[in-house]
Amino acid sequence: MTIVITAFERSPDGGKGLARDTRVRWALEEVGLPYEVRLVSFEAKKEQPHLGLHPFGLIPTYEEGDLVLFESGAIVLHIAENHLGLLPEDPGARARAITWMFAALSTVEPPILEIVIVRFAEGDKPWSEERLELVKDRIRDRLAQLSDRLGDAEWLDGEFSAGDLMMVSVLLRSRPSGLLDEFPNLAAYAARGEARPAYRRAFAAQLAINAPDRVSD
Ligand code: GTB
Repeated sequence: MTIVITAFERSPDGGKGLARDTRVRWALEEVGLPYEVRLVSFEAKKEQPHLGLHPFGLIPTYEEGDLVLFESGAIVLHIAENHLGLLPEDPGARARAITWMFAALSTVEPPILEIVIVRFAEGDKPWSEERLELVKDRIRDRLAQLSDRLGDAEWLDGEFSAGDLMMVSVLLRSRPSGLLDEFPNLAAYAARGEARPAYRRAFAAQLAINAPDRVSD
């Protein structure tokens, strides 16, 4: 059955792996599943038929026969639960890997996303510079806690899992601000994720779509 995901026709980051289809592509590559990509424009995302797939008019979505999913976390979990390679067999280790997925999405990602809001939605406000510093400090607090937990370990809990895939994806969003590099063990952890062949294939596929010399279909 063909798997189809959606991605930006033109990613705001120029295809540098920061949009959320990257984590879905990465998961599919890790488990060795082929997939197709339907590109959507910013305008088309907010209209039918895309709204029928994603109630909030965002990317990514995931179609597999009659099954339609949205939310990158739910999509990666679905892939990980149904294919070998992203979740351990042991029930306890499996539950912990899923816990790290949730931690990435609901505890680490929200403060990191605030930077985008301050820069792009509130950048013209007289208080935005001051708020940016507060937001950065909140991110530092979270990254410091994560850095302490990771220590010298290669991955968060034993073997690489969907928890690491999600955490690395989230951490990469903090790199442009310079915050990730303030924590060398987290920067090295993210680099280990990026070095995985599956990540590299996912990144290359997204970049190819956004390459400046790409001829539009
Ligand atoms: N919780 C949802 C999920 O995890 O799937 C969030 C989905 C989401 O916000 N998708 C974004 C979107 O569709 C794409 S990734 N945004 C369009 C809109 O809001 O209309 C967001 C994104 C945009 C730009 C960069 N960048 O330039 O670095 C990175 C990520």
